[in-house]
Amino acid sequence: SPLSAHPVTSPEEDERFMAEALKVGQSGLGRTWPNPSVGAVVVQHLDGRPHIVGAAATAPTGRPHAEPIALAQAGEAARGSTLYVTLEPCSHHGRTPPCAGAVIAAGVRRVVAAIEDPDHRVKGRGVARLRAAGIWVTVGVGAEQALADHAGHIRRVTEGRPHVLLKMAVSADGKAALAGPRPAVVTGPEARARAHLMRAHADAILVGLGTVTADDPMLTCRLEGHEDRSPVRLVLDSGLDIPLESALVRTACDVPVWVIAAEDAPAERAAALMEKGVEVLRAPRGGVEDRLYLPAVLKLLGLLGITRLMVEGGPATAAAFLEAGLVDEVAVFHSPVLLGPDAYHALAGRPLGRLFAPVGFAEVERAELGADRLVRLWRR
Ligand code: AOF
Ligand code: ZN
Repeated sequence: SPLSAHPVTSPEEDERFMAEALKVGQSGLGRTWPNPSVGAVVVQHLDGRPHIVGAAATAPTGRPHAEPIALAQAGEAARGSTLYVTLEPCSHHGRTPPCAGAVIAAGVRRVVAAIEDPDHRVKGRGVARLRAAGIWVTVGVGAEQALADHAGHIRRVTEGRPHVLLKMAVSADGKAALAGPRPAVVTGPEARARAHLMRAHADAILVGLGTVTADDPMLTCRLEGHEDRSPVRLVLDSGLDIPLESALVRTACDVPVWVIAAEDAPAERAAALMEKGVEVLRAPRGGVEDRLYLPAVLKLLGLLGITRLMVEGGPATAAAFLEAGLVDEVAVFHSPVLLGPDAYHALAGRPLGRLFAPVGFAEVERAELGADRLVRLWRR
């Protein structure tokens, strides 16, 4: 009977294998843009017990998608299996043939998907196609984590802009630790490792010109084992004043640097930067004090395929994103170190608590990392 051929799985088993799929999917964060990093796990019952016979994330640059890779690993064992996938399998002919078709062709018996894909080309059609082929489909297992992991993809396909994570390191006296070696690295090695993992999981990392001139940061991921995971490095520089001898410009051929300038910034400067391998993008002004208009900047990044943006400073840039209501997630590393009166205030003079509270940020994580504490908040 169908029941003996396909043992009924328990809710606990579904949770366990979806957790596995989510973990696999998370490993690809930051390297699959413009696509989401999906995790897929193929489970086959052998001797009445479930075994993972295939597991994959979306490939770097976004294709192949996760499902065909995991199904190919499983080979013949995919027949009659259960597929756990963190996003609804696609139904459209895009850069790759639709995954729903591959799932059907492989003879998968049941599909457990964490969430529906809000991409207008999919939006329930993947699930409908699987069901029409007689596959049992469950949607919603692990949905909360999947919504967080796919926040970049969801924000981009529904609003045209990336998910924005604001990262700050704050000293005990409320001062900002800049991204590079000066004026002082306030957080310890555990906090720095976590911050570098955040960089690895970002598609792009953004700073204002002030941080470049004050700090000359590299903005690369220097976490052991993740050195190849550096995000695109972005600088908000309305007048194209970034020094040609800055660390960013000097390394533009190794890790991409995109400088976002106003439409009226001098063309000769743009040419000089492009000669060094820097990509020069143009955005309209219209922000506070006629600075770059941040909603337009984010729209531009969305068009270019960026789904996960990490904003790393400095104080004025952090304040501008918060005041524009464009921050979705905040990671504050609190250090016990005192930086003293000469250091920059973390939010250019604005109190931390007053900026977060009214917009309705909810704490999602609090962790002790060596002598430092990480507090992560998510916009409700
Ligand atoms: C899946 N599995 O692993 C991913 C999916 O341009 P394409 O053809 O690569 O399609 C991109 C869209 O496919 C993307 O916007 C999202 O809706 C979906 N991503 N789907 O079934 C995957 N990465
Ligand atoms: Zn697909």
